[in-house]
Amino acid sequence: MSRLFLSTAGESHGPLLTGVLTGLPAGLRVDAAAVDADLARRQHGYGRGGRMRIERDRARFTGGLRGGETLGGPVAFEIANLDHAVWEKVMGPLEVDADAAARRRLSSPRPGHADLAGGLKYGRRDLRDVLERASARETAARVAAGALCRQLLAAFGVTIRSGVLSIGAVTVPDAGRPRSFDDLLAVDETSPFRLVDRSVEEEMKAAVDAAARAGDTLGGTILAGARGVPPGLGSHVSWEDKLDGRLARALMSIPSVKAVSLGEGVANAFRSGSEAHDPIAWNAERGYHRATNRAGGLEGGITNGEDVLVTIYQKPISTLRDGLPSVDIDTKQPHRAQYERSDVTAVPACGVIAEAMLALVLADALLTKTGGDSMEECRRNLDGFVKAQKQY
Ligand code: EPS
Repeated sequence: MSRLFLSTAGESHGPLLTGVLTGLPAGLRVDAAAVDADLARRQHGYGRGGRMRIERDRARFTGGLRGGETLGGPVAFEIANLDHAVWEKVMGPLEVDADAAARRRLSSPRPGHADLAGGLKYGRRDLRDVLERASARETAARVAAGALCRQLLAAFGVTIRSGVLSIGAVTVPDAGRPRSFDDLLAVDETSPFRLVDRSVEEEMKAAVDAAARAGDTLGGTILAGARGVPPGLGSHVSWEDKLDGRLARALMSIPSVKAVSLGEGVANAFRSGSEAHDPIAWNAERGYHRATNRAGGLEGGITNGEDVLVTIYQKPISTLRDGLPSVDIDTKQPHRAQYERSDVTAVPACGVIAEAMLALVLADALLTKTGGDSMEECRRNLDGFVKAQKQY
């Protein structure tokens, strides 16, 4: 990131999550109810476990705002972990009860989880010390920060959405058809699957129920996108400024996301050049534009004014009721991986997290382009840039 920086702290069953977002300009009106609405969207979704019935995620702002407006300093917030009430003896930041902690100790790591790799790296003999921070609970703080970035982007005409394309083997009909931002506008946010096409909802519910009965888990694929992104964000001049790389990094950092495809990136690898690109056109009304958007709104690491579209691929959650083959780190003997309460699938929630990461990266790119300490200054600079582009 160049201009915005997000720090998060907190363990899954610790007292709370903390977020600090640095780099927002002064004068952004913050809609706290909209932040909480995004937090609620992340908690929602078919296939979540018992934890989501305990938590009521809300952001409590503690710095950087006055009277509902940003002041230009770091924006700090916290989100309570209501479940901490029953974990206090195990997860107290300064004191734990040795017996209670021993009962919740994790010594048989889960394949696919950070447990073993993190234990080896940090030298912790209770793998809970790793899993608590590796938990996807941390993404609640990202969603709150992403909601602020989404509000900044909205002030400049940018909209961000997401929708589920598949869970397990159940995919929306016509899965090979390139999807557009319009498909995302059709997503029903009240549906627990948040699908781009609700016709497979019953089939998907049956698949999640079957996985739950079998003690298994499911991954899936999600389309996320942004409309109204001005051309010229990102840069081709240095590898670290290329916005496609920044987006991929941010999206891949979501727990369980293992692949990211920009536009028709995966399909294009199997096509010839004549079928893979988006011919350029110009008219007085739209300026430069494309009839297709196979590139997903970015060329050379720079936005081209078309919708930004990314597909992300989430692996199945690595906590299975009948633990996968593993080893006990005390005895070094074969031992099934320990079971921790978890979700059957979190694909619908992953879409909400993807929106947050997209918002964070795009807001950073926008502010990097405009500079500016106040919203007015950012707007002035963006208007000048857009005007210059219209004359190009
Ligand atoms: C998670 C396991 C579950 C999830 C959790 C992520 O929590 P618990 O172990 O308390 O049942 O519900 O996700 C969240 C708490 C959240 O807010 O998304 C894990 O192991 O990653």
